[in-house]
Amino acid sequence: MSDIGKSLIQFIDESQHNEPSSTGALTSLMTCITGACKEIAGLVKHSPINGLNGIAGSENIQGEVQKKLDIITNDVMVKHLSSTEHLAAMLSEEVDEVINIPNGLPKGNYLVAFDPLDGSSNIDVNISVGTIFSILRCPAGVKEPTAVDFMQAGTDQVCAGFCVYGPMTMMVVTTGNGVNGFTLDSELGEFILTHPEMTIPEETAEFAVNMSNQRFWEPPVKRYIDECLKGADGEREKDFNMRWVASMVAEVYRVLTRGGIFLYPLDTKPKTQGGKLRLMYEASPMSFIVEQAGGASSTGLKRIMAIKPEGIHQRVPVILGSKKEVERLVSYHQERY
Ligand code: AHM
Ligand code: MG
Repeated sequence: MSDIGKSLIQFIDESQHNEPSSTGALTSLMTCITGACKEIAGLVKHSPINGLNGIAGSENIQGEVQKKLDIITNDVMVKHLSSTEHLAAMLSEEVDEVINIPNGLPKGNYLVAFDPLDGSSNIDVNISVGTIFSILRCPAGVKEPTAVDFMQAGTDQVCAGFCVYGPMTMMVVTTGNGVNGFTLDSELGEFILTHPEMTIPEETAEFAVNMSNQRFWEPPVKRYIDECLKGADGEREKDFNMRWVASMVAEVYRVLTRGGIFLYPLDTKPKTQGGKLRLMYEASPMSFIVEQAGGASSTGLKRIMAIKPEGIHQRVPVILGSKKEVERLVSYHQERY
């Protein structure tokens, strides 16, 4: 029987029934995350009415100006996730240190890393933004998790997902057994399975990159994009289309639905050296989803899922999407380095 129409929580809960060691932790964590995302969807939707647009007047650990909604949505994630007994600690793009569970509340066996409002530079111009999350196991015996306990490779993720607040509010989730997409039914207050078993087409003719950084890229990326731009007149012998939303959540959602390649490559601009996107709560969860949907994800030199983090806010170059395109760009890196 088709699972279409099931709620996300019912879907996760049923998938756990087949796991003999299941403790209900994933269902509980996902109840918190979907609860937070529903609240964030409402905050985003009504933000100008409630005076929530604009900057907060502070900077995060990466030296980025924080928007009011960056801070508020971070608090919403922390509030919802603090209500489960299955969580040991949290990590957020907006907070320098690991966020511990407030004293007196029970501690569980899982860690959650998140970007509460990805693409927040788009919020005031009414373009899609989103929330990204990654669920990890807390190492055995650790009672007070610290940064080092979060520094696990992407392959160790138990679950990853993201929610896009766009014309539709959509949640995309993987637990390592394919990728499923759910649409928020705001009347029911539930995410409903509408996009089962999402798969990324292998070949594509669409790329997404911030072209204003072109002069700062490395030669393999310059070569790949130059070939795309030459289109039918060049070695690719087909015309390419380009998109750049500047919200990774929206770009990955597009790649999942109609294919394509998304790049935030290494560049030599001082502020983004080492890549712009953060490994633990952007690149790693998105790579898990993309690989589970049949796509590929790499820095150009390394599979992102295999990187063992060296810092909780570490940045990495990101090249992800349709497998053949990612492999082509990886081969250009191999030829060069
Ligand atoms: P953020 O988490 O501070 O919003 O930054 C991440 C975002 C991504 O969603 C997007 O791909 C990228 O930054 C856009 O960067 P740029 O403004 O350089 O195009
Ligand atoms: Mg982000």
